[in-house]
Amino acid sequence: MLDKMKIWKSTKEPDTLDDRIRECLNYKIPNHIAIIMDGNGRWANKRAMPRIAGHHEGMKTVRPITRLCNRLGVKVLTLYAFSTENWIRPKLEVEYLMKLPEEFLGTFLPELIEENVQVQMMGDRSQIPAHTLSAVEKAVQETAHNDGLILNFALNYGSRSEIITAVKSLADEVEKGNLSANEINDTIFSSHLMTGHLEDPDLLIRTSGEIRLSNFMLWQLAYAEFWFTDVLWPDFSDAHLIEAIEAYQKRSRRFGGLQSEET
Ligand code: V0D
Repeated sequence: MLDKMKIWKSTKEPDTLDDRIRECLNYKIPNHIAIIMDGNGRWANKRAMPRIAGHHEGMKTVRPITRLCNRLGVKVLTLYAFSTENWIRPKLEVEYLMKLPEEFLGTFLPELIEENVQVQMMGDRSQIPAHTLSAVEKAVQETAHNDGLILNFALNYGSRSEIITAVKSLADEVEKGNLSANEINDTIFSSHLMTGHLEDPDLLIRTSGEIRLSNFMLWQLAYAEFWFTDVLWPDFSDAHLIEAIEAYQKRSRRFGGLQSEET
């Protein structure tokens, strides 16, 4: 009877989260995962709590997701923390949000350093409050030599403005005679974006049921797999990330032509 149980178990899908993580590691892990961390305000509303309580809870979710990505061997995790469109939110909410990087890093930076994580930031630095920017820059400097997971925060980031900036800098190079307009191609264009040093995301995750990009990495997501879930970001757990990666691994990726990626 016990033997039968064992045989039955071994032929079933892996069941515990740890089993699923190990199973996942037999297939292609996305090199770069990008996440739109949506639903923090809604999480708070549902509990009759202020929106900032949802943002705080959402901040706490970043930690286990970063840890799991590192364990899986993901190379880059890009998190959309604050968009260029978020400034129109109530002043107090924006002020609270701008304190979250300091709180997050004050709590977790020692662990991130311990785990060999490299913190990076992309976005327009010019409008970010000095106290926020200096906390982020300090973390960037202190982890610059780490060669584990790159934890890339999109902060005051907007994709169209990133693209316009790239176009202007290319036009500048052409004007100076360093480049001919004719030479411009995908590779050269990509190198002028804020992600010039990173590979494009393989997997985009957006939580909280919205099915849109909201001006996030429009160029870089050209070939990514998209995973949308109704789960609110503060509720997003390791099991949800594994579910997204399992779905990614099941899809055959075709780059719009004959060239296909192996699993
Ligand atoms: C609020 C859910 C971590 C999204 C996550 C300034 C909305 C929690 C950071 C963070 C935010 C940013 C940079 C850094 C370290 C941590 C963060 C903001 C919002 C906006 F170097 N969470 N987080 N930044 N939220």
